Amino acid sequence: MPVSFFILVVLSSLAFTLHFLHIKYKNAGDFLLMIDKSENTIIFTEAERCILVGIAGREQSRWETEDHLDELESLAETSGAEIVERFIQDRPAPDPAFFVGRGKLEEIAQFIEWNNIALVIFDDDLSPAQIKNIENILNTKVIDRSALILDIFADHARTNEAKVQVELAQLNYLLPRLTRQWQHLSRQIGGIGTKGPGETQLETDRRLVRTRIAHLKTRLEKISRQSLTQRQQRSEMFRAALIGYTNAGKSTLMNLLSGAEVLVENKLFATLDTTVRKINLDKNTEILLSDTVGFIRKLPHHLVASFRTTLAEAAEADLLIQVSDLSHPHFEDHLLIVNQILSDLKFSHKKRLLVFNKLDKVKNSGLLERIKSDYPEAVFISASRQIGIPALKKHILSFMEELYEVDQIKLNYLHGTAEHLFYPIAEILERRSDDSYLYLKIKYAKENKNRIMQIAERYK
Ligand SMILES: Nc1nc2c(ncn2[C@@H]2O[C@H](COP(=O)(O)OP(=O)(O)OP(=O)(O)O)[C@@H](O)[C@H]2O)c(=O)[nH]1
Ligand SMILES: [Mg+2]
Repeated sequence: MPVSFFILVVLSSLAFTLHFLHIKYKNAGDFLLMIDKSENTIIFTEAERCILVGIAGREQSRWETEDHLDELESLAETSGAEIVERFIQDRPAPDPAFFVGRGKLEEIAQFIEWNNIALVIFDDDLSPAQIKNIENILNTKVIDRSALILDIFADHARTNEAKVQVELAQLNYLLPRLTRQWQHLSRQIGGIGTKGPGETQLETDRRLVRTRIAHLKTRLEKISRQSLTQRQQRSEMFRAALIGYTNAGKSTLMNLLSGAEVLVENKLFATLDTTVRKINLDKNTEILLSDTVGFIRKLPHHLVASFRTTLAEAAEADLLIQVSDLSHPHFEDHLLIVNQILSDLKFSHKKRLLVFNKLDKVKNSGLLERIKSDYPEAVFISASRQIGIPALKKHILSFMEELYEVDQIKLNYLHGTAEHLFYPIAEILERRSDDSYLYLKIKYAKENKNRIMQIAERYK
């Protein structure tokens, strides 16, 4: 047997073993085996073993808490954690010091000790004092849903804009939580001159964070001025924005309609940046469509505030296309949450088209009939199977027709030419003239009607 063949066999069996190990450990969830090709080294990275905690009580039934923990589990998995167990306590209200009862916490502490748990995630926001108290008893890292979402956003941020927005939200979240445990901060960031005379360490840390926040805000203002200029350059076109709960299929629809290549993943918060593309609704009608960050229950308000630059495209859109995952057992909850966030963002007054996606996944025809009669104005589609797309385009076209008017205008040449006055506010569809008159067929947004009529009257 030639030596080279022997080496080949050894190498391929080694590759197979490594591959097998990878699958095995991935499934076991103990740790991931990663082979860094560039360095030819093998790195073992432990997936953090974690537990989830929620409460059920007067405000929230047990099954609602279970649903919220299901979603928290998807978030934790997106962030690379391995969920080992969940704990739910029935109690009328959270405990002010420990969120759950002292006894429950002792039970959790016992579980942590026996099961090698590295992280505990609470479904509700914890106060800085609660985090400190709980960490003291559990002796492990404790975070809440907001911190987890911020972590995912930080991980998925690709562009400068998204990175600045996430860091700003993270620091705003951190500021009230700065306690003595953050004493290392000034040593890391600062140096000579960062510590004022007589200041405590904590005050110095807070000052450093505030300075960084101010710096990020200035950068964000600059970015948002740049994107405003970009938006103004294309402001004459009709603009629609895809919005909705995370994982509803917004990017899939965007890609289908525009041929864009926005990342589509069965992951929460796959998209953080805004993409804008031209799409054709029919032979003569081209509009701008944008795809952007998704929403979720208990979205940290710092995050909503920071993401205003990214959401500006939706803020200025003529139409919001709200995509909802029809196959999700709680899609109606999602509709409510999206409504709430839109109202927080002051988007409630905007025209909205409700689109139910993933029609292909709904097998229960009775349920589908019920939803169709509950939401007669909605459009039902499947973005991945390309079902219902012509009907969706027709709906968008009819929204445009509602916003615009077409009129015949007759201008007298006696007063000189006035046609140019229409250019900034109307589209000239047809133009014809005789010795005394210019006849125009124009299309304009209804909000410009008064101005159009004024010009027509003055030059008639
Ligand atoms: N069965 C089915 N799956 C779909 C459909 N549309 C999208 N998906 C899947 O749903 C998952 C999420 O799709 P995305 O397009 O990334 O969803 P998104 O709303 O952009 O999500 P975020 O960017 O995370 O807010 C992906 O796995 C898609 O393949 C559909 O019509 N039917
Ligand atoms: Mg997306």
